[in-house]
Amino acid sequence: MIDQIEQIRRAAATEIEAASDLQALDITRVKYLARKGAIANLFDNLKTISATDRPAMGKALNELRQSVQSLFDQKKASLDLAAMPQQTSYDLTLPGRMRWIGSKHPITQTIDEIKRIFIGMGFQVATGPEIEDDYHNFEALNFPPDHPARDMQDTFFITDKILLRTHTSPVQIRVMENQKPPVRVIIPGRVYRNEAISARSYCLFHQVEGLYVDKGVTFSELKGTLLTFARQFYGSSIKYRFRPSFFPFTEPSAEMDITCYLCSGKGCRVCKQTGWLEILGCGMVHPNVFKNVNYDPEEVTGYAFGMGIERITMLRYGVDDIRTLFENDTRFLKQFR
Ligand code: 2U9
Repeated sequence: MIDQIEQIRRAAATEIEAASDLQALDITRVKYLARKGAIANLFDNLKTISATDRPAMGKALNELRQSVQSLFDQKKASLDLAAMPQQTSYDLTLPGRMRWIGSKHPITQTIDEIKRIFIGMGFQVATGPEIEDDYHNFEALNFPPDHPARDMQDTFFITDKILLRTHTSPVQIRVMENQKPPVRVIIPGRVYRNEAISARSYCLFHQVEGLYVDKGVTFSELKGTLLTFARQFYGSSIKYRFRPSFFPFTEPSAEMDITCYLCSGKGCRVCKQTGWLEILGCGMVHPNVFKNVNYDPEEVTGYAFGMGIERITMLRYGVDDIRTLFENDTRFLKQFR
């Protein structure tokens, strides 16, 4: 019987190895491993063997069955793999897929750059609520009760006294309410105004405002700080001028112009042939504002400034319609990567 076992082992190994497809392999299964196959046959013959030899023969037969089964399984796995449809195999020579790279919105890029410059001059960044009360948005900032900005035409009111902030200035009020001088902060954020929507104006936009309060802060320091900012942001060769202006919350007040960096001051469509671009408003904090936050205007002085981010961004990137900055059309946005 040992001879028979060896013979079957060799024959089965040769035939399984030679099977060129699954059909041919199945023939070997039927021949050797099936219920009426050659190995099962040998198991039947065990009955004819003496009781002393039977355990050893049984063991040898079990080993035979296991080894043939294992050869069969390996061959089947390799034929299955070869029979798999083409598209599930991998072409390792193909180039990798490009990753989609996102980008910061141009408004965020402008705000980040402004923040970087003022942080470099010792300012801290503060934020506050976009839904405000009338007191922090108007009254504390010295707006007279009949000021046109308080009109429904200009401000989005939620209730009589609650509104969407029209500037980030209420945040400075909140900072001063909670902190003693010195205060040196910039406030970037969204503001809302009830304006007719056009290529030039939108119902929401962004501002960065700044405030510095301490003993002995002067208008010259305001000019020096804003000039340092403008030279870093717009380039060191710009010329500048301050024009007198008016805001309820600053006295004196001014607007800062720089030479148009598109035409170097010669006059073009962007600067409306003036050679100048208005970039921000500023002034010394009004004494009434200090009184409202319990600062003593005899003891401290301060300067403040504010700039509209959409305008700056449009000038910087040559965007001619403010609405494109709010549509989130990726064809527009991916130009700013
Ligand atoms: C406090 C005191 C004073 C903030 C200031 C301006 C001048 C200004 C405009 C620029 C373009 C608004 O976005 S814009 O339309 N802002 O001209 N803002 S001074 O003055 C403050 C703020 C807070 C407590």
